[in-house]
Amino acid sequence: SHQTSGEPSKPRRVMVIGGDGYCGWATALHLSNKGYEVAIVDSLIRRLFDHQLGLDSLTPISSIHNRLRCWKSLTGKTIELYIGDICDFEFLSETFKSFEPDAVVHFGEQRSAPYSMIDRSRAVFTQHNNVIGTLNVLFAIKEFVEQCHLVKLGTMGEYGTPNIDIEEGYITITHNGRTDTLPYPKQASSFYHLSKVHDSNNIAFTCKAWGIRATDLNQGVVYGVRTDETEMHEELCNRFDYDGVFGTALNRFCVQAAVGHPLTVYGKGGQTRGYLDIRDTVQCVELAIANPARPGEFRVFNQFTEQFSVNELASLVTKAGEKLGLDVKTISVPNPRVEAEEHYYNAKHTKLIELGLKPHLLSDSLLDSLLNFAIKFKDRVDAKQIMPDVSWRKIGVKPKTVAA
Ligand code: NAD
Ligand code: USQ
Repeated sequence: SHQTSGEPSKPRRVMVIGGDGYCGWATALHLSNKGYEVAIVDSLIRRLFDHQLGLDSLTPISSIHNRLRCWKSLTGKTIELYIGDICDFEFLSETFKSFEPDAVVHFGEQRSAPYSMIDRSRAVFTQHNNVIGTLNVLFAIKEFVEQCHLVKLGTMGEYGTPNIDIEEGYITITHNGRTDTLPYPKQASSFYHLSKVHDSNNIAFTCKAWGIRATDLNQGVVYGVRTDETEMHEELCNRFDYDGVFGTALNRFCVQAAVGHPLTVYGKGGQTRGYLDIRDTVQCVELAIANPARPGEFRVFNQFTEQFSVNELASLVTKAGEKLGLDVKTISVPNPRVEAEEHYYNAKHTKLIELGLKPHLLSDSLLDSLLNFAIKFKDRVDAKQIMPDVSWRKIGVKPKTVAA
């Protein structure tokens, strides 16, 4: 029924790689709810990292099998499941031949910067897992479904913090009297963020060489947890990371406020990034799928809705906490990372808005509900996991909370 050449009809079949993770789970349910045929591909390695490092999601999460059974019984919709590692090309080939996707959304990577900076073996794992996994996806598209649109999760961190405005993927430069539009310079600052740069280069090359159609979503830091679909039943609840390895800035601050831990601002706190609500992650991915890149096009969107410095986030959480009667303190933690702590930051993010994104901006009511969410689960918090323990400068010196 779906075509193998020429302009495909409206995309219907979407493979969600990494569909058991934070962004992927929310997205898989959202697309299934919107009428797409969805298959999740995941090695479940993220659950293994948590076991190995002694970490756990703030929220209890059901097994992927129970999650999908619950979804089926609530909605009647089936999400297919392929458990395996996309670095295993034989496995990946079978999933492509069996599912025949019109679009592949690729979330399936090791995504923590601190994890990639623990030691040599985690640095190598991260780049191998991410770069080879993405290469395999590109080869699978070329060999089995060449019209399939790749929607790849990249990161705003690919650009670093240059002292000029950040454009969406490309910049037009005039040099010695000649002008060209070139890939925007990349200055990533962890082995994880660098893996995304390597991915982007490989994808751009295969778009040119083989005519792959691809969208690189340079996503900012995601916050929040509830989406329309995960809210439908407690067995569909998403994961929520708050620890020093996988937890991200605003989500961590909400959990810290809930348990009376001072907010952990690293260094001077002027680090500014793009942020977005997880409800906008799922919306952006849906928009990218519904409006595919052309064959051979390497399209880049900056996927975030607002910029904040770490200090601004801390002060927003402090104010929201006070309204709920929490006494929220902030401490300055010696920065475990090597990054600019006071810098210019102004990144474009218009392309997804042009496609119809209706952003959920960070509001008092969202902060309120995130804080209440964290309070609801606060007995599950392991305070030992909160302080950061992985140093960029001392990579390989075993952190206290991380077993070998
Ligand atoms: P996550 O760790 O919650 O989920 C990633 C999923 O991918 C996990 O379920 C894991 O088991 C799976 N996976 C990893 N390697 C795999 C492999 N080789 N084969 C099959 N499955 C594999 O991460 P997340 O927060 O949902 O992030 C998803 C994607 O979005 C990542 O690419 C990440 O870089 C990107 N991203 C996340 C954020 C954020 O704030 N969470 C921000 C920007 C970009
Ligand atoms: N930070 C603090 N205190 C904390 C946690 C973080 O000050 O307790 C600071 C960090 O030093 C950094 C900023 O907040 O300057 C963001 O850190 P983060 O851990 O929230 O996010 P990051 O490491 O950049 O990684 C996350 C996701 C990653 C994604 C990235 C998007 O884990 O997968 O690629 O956000 S971006 O930041 O745009 O590159």
